[in-house]
Amino acid sequence: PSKVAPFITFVLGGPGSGKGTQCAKIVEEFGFTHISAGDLLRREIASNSAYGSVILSTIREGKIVPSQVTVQLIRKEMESSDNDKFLIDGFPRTSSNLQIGREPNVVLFFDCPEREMVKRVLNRNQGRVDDNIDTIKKRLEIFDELNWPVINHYSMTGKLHKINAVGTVDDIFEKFQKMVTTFQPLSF
Ligand code: UP5
Ligand code: MG
Repeated sequence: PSKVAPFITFVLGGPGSGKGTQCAKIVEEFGFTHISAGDLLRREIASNSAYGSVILSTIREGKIVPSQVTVQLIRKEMESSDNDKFLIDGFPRTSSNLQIGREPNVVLFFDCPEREMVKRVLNRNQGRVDDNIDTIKKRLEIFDELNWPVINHYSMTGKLHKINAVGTVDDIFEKFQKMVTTFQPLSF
């Protein structure tokens, strides 16, 4: 049986802006399924899949994995879920990602100053290969160069909702909750 078109929210923001943290709270409150593109890629590395070594070296360099690889992983994850509401975290990151991915209903953008992002990522201590000062600098450069065109695109289509990501985790979630009350009914 064909499923109803799912409600898709893209969650964007620089490295350490709090995408994953806020997604976890949205899941609790609104019953979305959280799909982190970065987590899917890290899972591929851990499972020694065919693309694992390419993905690992790309993430170490703070660069972007080929669109087809990421899109396939996200698609598989969505298809294996019974839910019809998804948070796609950390995707799309480039204009190429944008062309091959599907159209979202809503795009959230966690806007955070670089200094704060660097501080958060360096404090995380969860053994990520890209959480070191050299790779963080590269991730920030790639974000500036490749993700901004994506953010601007969604801004122009009217789908972008920007949230100031400075403050406590609860402060930021509260801003999000106030914002969703302005969204169309049934969406959140
Ligand atoms: N923290 C969170 N909120 C806080 C707050 N309000 N105040 C204080 N601290 C706060 O948060 C980061 C840290 O800050 C945590 O320790 C948290 O407790 C604390 P988190 O919620 O993890 O932030 P997030 O935005 O998710 O940061 P993350 O590092 O995951 O973002 P990235 O976008 O860099 O990482 P991602 O996993 O998405 O991608 C990693 C790499 O994969 C990319 O660099 C790229 O190489 C590759 N990739 C692709 O190639 N294609 C894709 O489509 C996706 C990824
Ligand atoms: Mg994350």
